[in-house]
Amino acid sequence: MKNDPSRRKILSMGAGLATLTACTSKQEAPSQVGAALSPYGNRSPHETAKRLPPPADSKTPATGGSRTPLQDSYGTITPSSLHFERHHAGIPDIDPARHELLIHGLVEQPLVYSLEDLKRFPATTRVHFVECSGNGGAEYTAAPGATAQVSHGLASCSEWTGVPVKLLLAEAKLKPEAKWVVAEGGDACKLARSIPLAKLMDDAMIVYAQNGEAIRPEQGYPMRLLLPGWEGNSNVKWVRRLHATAEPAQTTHETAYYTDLMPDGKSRQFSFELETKSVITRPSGGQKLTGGQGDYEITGLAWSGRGKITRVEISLDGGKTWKDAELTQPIHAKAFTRFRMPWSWDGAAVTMQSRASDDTGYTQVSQDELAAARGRNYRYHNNGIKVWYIQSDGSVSHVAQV
Ligand SMILES: Nc1nc2c(c(=O)[nH]1)N[C@H]1C(S)=C(S)[C@@H](COP(=O)(O)O)O[C@H]1N2
Ligand SMILES: [Mo]
Repeated sequence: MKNDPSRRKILSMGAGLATLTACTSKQEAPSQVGAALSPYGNRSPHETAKRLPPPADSKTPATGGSRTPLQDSYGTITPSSLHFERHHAGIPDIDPARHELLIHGLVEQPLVYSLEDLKRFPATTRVHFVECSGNGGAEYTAAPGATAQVSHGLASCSEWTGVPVKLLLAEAKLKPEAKWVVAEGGDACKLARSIPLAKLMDDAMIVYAQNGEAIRPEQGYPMRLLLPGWEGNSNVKWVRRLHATAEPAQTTHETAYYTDLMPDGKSRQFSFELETKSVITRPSGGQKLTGGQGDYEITGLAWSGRGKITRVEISLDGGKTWKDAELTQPIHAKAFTRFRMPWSWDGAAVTMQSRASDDTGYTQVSQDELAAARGRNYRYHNNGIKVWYIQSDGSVSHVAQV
């Protein structure tokens, strides 16, 4: 009887229903009028999901990264308040009425736009992820991220609204020699990146809104460059200047940083496009299956900087066999895609991993296969498979891949 899976399933479902009934009977209707209405909402005080900023005693509290709690996420949109942050010189306090975007260099007509000017252009609204190319940087090591927040939390997904950059460049009339545009931010480090013109004429936007309201200061208020699917660093925040040039400017952030050292000692530069990635967010590291054996849902997020996610497979036997997860519709290009798979846990220890494919035909590979192709000298652009381990007591931890 004990080993009959169908019997076990019925038992565990029964236990679930009993819990439900107990909850209902415990619930009391409030006897007093509740809290007052408010001009700007907050979440329930019972909710605790939060970003992971640098520790309170950090000597540089304004620089570094804070990570999105992906393990607590639902659906595909990251609440703006939980969008990861990566600042190199803190968040500037910018008065939108005084902020200007200058377009100059190899153009016939240098132009200056205010935020109000930008809002007169036909706007576009699209869902896209932003991901730091350092996301997953520790996954090559013997101590990969212990939670989905640590391993993959330098990625978030929002609905962005703004103006296609190609409309602004058309107004400024690029000279034929213009092949690159150097974008510069209005923060203290004036972060600057050279962007190939082709990307700007494709799907790049200057965005001023995020998830239905003005873009948050952390994300670049009052405006940022959004380069869908390209490494976070090139999505210049608080953007104030687009300088058309014939050659890349070789700025700090495209030479000293964000280049990938290859096994032959040469560095890969301008590797902008983020490759296909996925992570199981529930159950994931740090969580516990508290209900014992029985029915659960395995769910997670997949994304590709090259296009749409077409398939996510899940393996529960160390990568020997794979089963297709269901992809939640609609699927947007260069955006988080939610995958799900019902799962009946038999209570035995199990390893769990996901691998995603995109519409270019690319499929994620293991950390070992990635290292075989690229070496282990660099920490950016790691998109290898993430493996979780569930012990028989239900607790979930990470699995070192090296
Ligand atoms: N001006 C400016 N732009 C910037 C940065 C910065 O420090 N200053 N950080 C970059 C990096 S490294 C990343 S990963 C993304 C992070 O975007 P987010 O903070 O909105 O998540 O912004 C990029 N744009
Ligand atoms: Mo980044």
